[in-house]
Amino acid sequence: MKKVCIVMGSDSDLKVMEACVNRLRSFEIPFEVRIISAHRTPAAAEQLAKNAAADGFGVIIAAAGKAAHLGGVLAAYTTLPVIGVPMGTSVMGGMDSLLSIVQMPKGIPVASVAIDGADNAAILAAQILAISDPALTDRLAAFKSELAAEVSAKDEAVRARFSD
Ligand code: RP5
Repeated sequence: MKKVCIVMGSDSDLKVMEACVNRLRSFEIPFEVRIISAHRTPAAAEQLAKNAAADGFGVIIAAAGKAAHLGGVLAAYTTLPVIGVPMGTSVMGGMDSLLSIVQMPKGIPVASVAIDGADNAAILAAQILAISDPALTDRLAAFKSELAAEVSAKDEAVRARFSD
């Protein structure tokens, strides 16, 4: 199976991104985690993205905050899909990160999940890899069934408690 490359701009992003790691593990998807900054270590970002496909990655997840250019820089150097995770920030609540990620110029798209949406980034990466992996498709289908069962149980509980 192709691997997922999780790249984050700083170790301060790690706490949020642990949810991404945990979700990939739950789907038995191999991954690597890197800290590479579009601004502080741009040469490393270029090198990672240029080699990512040959290194066995199928998707790149790029978590960054503030002027969050990491996903865009990685996308510039690879044809692999790049999923951006905008980090919540103290000054602008993560809107700065979100807009930096989604407002890419035409030709170089970066997909984006919600602010601090690390879990969804893993699920989206899984869905991309599942296109060519029937066993992973089955695991995703089971996951969605679990989600539905959880909501149904909550629905039943709330109806039992409040309906006259
Ligand atoms: C971004 O700047 C990082 O992704 C992080 O979200 C933010 C702050 O980084 P630190 O100053 O905490 O290293 O590049």
